[in-house]
Amino acid sequence: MGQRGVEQSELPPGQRLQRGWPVTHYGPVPKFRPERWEFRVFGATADGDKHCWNHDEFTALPYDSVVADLHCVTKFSMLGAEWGGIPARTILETAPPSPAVTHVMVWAEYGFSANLRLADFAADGTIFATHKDGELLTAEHGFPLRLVVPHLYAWKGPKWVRGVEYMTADRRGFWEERGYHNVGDPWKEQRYSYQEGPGEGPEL
Ligand SMILES: Nc1nc2c(c(=O)[nH]1)N[C@H]1C(S)=C(S)[C@@H](COP(=O)(O)O)O[C@H]1N2
Ligand SMILES: [Mo]
Repeated sequence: MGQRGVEQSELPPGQRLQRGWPVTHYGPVPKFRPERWEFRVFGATADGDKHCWNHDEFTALPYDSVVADLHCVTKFSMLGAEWGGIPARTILETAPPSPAVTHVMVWAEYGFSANLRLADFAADGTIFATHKDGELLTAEHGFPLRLVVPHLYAWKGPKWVRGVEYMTADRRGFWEERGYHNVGDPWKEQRYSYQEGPGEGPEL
């Protein structure tokens, strides 16, 4: 068990173990400009306001860590990484959603996005990571900030994340609009949108 109890040292069905840590993403690696960076929480917040942090403010939020695996839908998995950063739950507590919120859209540089059910975002292991295994993330792995959602496929965790939109209905993110499963549970092999059952995603 990891610090927050989410370590899974087992491979989900159809996955194989990857040694080393490959880089997988769509598009170029963005350049980090600290003076322009801000983290925004917007949409259906409890107080109706937008909440913003600059880089110093965001990284001053209480630090925690999670030992968790990363499962890429292209079938490789990396097991047992320690992710350090700010738990998603801290964001929910600091900038609470309105009671009507059911889903979130996590936004990253260049308009990349991933949608999550509120419960998946609020889960114990979900963390905005600044570090992996005690070291700052490298640019290609998401520096200065990436989301890690240990219990879902890795595309649900945007690298270079810049904010969260609270939503009162579900909407598909970048890969979810492009044929990937709306929920993305690797233990159920929810890889593609054609596998979605009733209630698992908005109409295609
Ligand atoms: N911004 C952004 N984040 C992203 C992606 C992407 O295309 N853009 N790809 C996702 C996918 S499919 C995977 S498998 C992981 C890979 O993370 P890694 O390159 O650190 O191994 O990043 C995820 N986060
Ligand atoms: Mo992936």
